[in-house]
Amino acid sequence: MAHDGAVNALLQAFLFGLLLCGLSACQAPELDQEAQPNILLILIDDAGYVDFGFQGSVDLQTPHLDRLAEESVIFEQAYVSASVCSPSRAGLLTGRYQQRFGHEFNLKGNHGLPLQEKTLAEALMQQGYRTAVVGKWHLGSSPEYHPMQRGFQHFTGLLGGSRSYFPMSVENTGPQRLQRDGQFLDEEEEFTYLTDFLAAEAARIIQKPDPRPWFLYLAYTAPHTPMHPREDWYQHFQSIEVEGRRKYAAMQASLDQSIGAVLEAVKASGEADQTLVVFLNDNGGATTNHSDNGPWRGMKGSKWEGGIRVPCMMRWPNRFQGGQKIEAPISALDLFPTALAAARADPQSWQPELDGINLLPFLRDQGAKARKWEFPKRPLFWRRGPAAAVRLGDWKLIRVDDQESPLLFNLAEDPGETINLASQHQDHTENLLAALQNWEQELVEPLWDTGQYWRDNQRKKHRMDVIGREAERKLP
Ligand SMILES: [Ca+2]
Repeated sequence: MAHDGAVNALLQAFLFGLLLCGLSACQAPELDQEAQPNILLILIDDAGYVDFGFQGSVDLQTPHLDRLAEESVIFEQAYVSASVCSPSRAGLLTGRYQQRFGHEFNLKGNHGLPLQEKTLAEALMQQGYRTAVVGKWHLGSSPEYHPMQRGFQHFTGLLGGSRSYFPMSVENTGPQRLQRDGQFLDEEEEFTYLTDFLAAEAARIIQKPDPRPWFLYLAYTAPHTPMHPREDWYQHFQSIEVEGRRKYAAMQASLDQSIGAVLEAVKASGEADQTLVVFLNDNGGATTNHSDNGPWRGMKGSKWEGGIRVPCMMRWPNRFQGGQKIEAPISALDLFPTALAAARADPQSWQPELDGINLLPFLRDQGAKARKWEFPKRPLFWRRGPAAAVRLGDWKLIRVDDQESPLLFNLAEDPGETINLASQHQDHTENLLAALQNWEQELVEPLWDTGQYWRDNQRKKHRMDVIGREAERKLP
C-alpha cells in the first residue's frame, strides 16, 4: 500500500543515514555555524561621512548604530559605485558596474533597472531565501520594474527616489506613495512618521514565522531631503543653532532609533548570531541636507572622496569577530558575492560575471588569531557622463572631459585631494588612465541621460578651484 511504501522509504532512508555516518561518529551538525544566515542589508540615503557617533560626530547622536559598530567589522575605505542614488543602487543590487548595462545616470522618465539584469534578491531566492524590500526602490516605477518583478517576494515602500516623511493623501497615486505588496497604503491609517514606519514593517518581515532564512533589503529615505524632522527630536536638538543642521540631527536620530528597533527585532527573533547585518550609505553627504562629509573633499554627485566614500560595517557573530577594522578599499559591488557566499552559493558561478569579491575570507573568523588572506590590490572605477575616476592602491585619478589633463592624487599622503600630482607622476597617470580606458571598453552606451545641466554640474564640481564646503554647496 502507498502508506506502507512511504514508511518503508523513510525507514530505509534512516538506516542508510546510520550506515553513512556510523553510529559513533554521528554527531549533531554544527547548525549555527553551517546554516545560511539571514541577511539584513541596511542602506541609508545621502548621509555625511562623519554624521554618526562611531564616525566621530560631536553634535549628532546615534547610540544604536554606535553599538552595532562596536560589534561589527568596520570598513574604513568603503566605496559605492556611484555618487547618486539610482546608479548606486543598480550596482549594489546587481553586483556589477551599472555602466555595463547602461544604468550610468540617475533615473529619468520611465526607465528602470534593465530587465535582463538579475538582482541579489533573485540570487538569494534561488538559494531558498524569502526576500523582501522595505523602503526606497528608485530602480524604476513602471510595472515591469516593480521590485516584486525583480526577485523580491515582498515590498513595502515607495517606487520613487524621495518623498515626504509624513503621510500623503490617498489622492496621490504617484511613485512617492507607499505601497505594500502592490497595493497603495492608506498612509494616515498606517503611520505618523515614515522612518518609524519602515522599522515597523521591517520587524513584521523579520518576525514572520517561516523556516526559510530571509533577505531583507531595508532602504531608508533618510536623511535625504525633504528635511522633515519628528517634532520631539527637533526639540531635543535645540542647542544646534543652524536650523538645517538641527533638522538633520533630528532626522539622523530618528534613523538611528529606527535601525535600533529593527536590530532589536532581529535579537528578539533569537537569530541575531546567524544574521549578517550590513550597513551602508548610498552616496556621500548631499549639498542640500546639512550633512557633514568631514575630511573629504566633495559631496554627493562627485568623484571626490566625499561623493563615493561611505560608512560601511558588517556584523555576523557566528562567522567573524566584531571590532575589526579593515583598511583595504572595498566596494559596494563586493556585497553581492559576499552575500552569495554567506548563503552557501558559489559567487564564481553566478552569471553574468560579478565585479566584486567575496569579503568573508578576508575577515578574521571567530576564534582565529589572524585573517586567512590579504586583500588583493585591484582597481575600482567610477563614471557618470563627463567625469570618471579610478583608484588603485593609494593612487586615484579623476578624468573630466573638459579638462586638458586628468587629476592625480595620492590618498595616503593627501586624503583631502588638494595636490594634483599628474605632472610629477606621469607614470601613474598613464597607467591609471589606461586602466580606466580598458574598463570603458567593456561598457555600453548609457540607456538614458539626465541632460546638459547635470553634465555641466559634473564638470564644475571637479574643477580644482571649486574647493571648500561653501563652494561645493553651490553645486547641488
Ligand atoms: Ca542618495
